[in-house]
Amino acid sequence: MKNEFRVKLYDFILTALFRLFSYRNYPIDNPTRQEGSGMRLITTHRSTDFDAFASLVAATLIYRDGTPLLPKAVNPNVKAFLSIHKDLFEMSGVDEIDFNQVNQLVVVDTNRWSRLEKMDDLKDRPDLEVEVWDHHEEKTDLNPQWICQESIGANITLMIREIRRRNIKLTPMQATLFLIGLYEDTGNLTFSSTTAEDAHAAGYLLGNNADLNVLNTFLQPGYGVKQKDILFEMLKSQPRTKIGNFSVSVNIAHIEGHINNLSLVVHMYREILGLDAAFGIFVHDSHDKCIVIGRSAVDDIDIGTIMRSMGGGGHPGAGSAMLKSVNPDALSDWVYELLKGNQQASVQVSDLMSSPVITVPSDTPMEEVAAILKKEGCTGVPVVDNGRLVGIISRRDFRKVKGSRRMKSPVKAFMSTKNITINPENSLMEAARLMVKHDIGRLPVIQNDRVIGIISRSDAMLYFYDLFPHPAQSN
Ligand SMILES: [Mn+2]
Repeated sequence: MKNEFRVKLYDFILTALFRLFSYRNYPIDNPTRQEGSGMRLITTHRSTDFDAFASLVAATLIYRDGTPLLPKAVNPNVKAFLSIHKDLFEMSGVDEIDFNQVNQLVVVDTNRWSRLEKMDDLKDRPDLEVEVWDHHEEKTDLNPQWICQESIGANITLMIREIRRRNIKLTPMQATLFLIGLYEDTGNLTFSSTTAEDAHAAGYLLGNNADLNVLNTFLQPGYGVKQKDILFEMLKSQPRTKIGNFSVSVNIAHIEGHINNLSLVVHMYREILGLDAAFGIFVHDSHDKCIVIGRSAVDDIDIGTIMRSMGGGGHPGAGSAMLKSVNPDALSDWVYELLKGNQQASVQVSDLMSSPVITVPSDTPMEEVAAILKKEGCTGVPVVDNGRLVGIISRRDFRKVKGSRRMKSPVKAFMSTKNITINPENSLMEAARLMVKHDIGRLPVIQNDRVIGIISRSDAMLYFYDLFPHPAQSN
């Protein structure tokens, strides 16, 4: 007993000493660091995946004075994530950086010059201080002053260690992004490179409200033999109906035991048959239960609404419900009934837009626009002359204003005149698609040639996170 206590005590002291030792190694505690001179740039590898992007965002929390530089070449699923979350994770592009100013470089999730984008300017600078956070094993050629390099499942795990040590609070969106990175690099904690610390970090992020629905939207789930067998079984019979203008299919399949990623099976079934919406009713005979999974590619069929009617949940494009002791054929009929009755239920732009909308005339000086943005706490406003939309001005456009004298120039010199707009009766998916396609943060809502509201990326995001009251839930 006494011995056990002694072992524990030693363990405690050793851990404490080790921690103390590691603290001293953290560059940010280094007192010799000069404040206020030069610029600290944070970047990561090209073909940026979620682990790299998450690490970049995490680094901005650790190095508050750092400027994050996101490579132009990012993976498609990261791009999709960014299109919805852009306002929350503001990144600089390579054209916005004055490389002459940079004297400190922080590199995350890689340790090779060849994997960085457009860093040739910095490569041979003798006075450059480099710090590296990386989980790859190869030897670095960045010649860093400080490096945290460990073989661990995901690089974000290393950064979470430091975030926890500093007691930095995470928002649900940050926790979600970090968990996506962690899961992507560890194959949902199944790759052999995964460590206990990766799993602990995942638990920590879930404890900080990481949203698994959002995560599933952006992660590429696995497709294996079991999933393939079910898909092939479903493809043997292809019940197909027209409801309104839409082709839909509700397919009943019997399964045994627990099978992951059935939603992916339904997704592929819909894609292969070119359906507007597809439903799989998966019957667990041994458990006397059915799982209904739906996928829709059109705005007018809102899967979330249909699933909520059946006691489940979801988003406009995807959702599921689990029902006990039901006849699968009756369930299939019910889905068809819901499909017929629910086509108008999807959320419209008018449900979520901000209104009335603040606008400015095109001859408004930029300094006045800046004051309005600050006062109203918005990131952009439409520019309107005689009731007609002529452009849109956003905070980002202020980067084009060089010198304080130009703040007296009219807004029309800096506004964007792309004028992509949307109608109030359009769906939110349509709005999100337009914002992604044109890389814009807000859409003026137009009715009878007048601006009647504005819908922003953050409005769309609230909706995708299910934080907004859903009209269909009230009945
Ligand atoms: Mn990685």
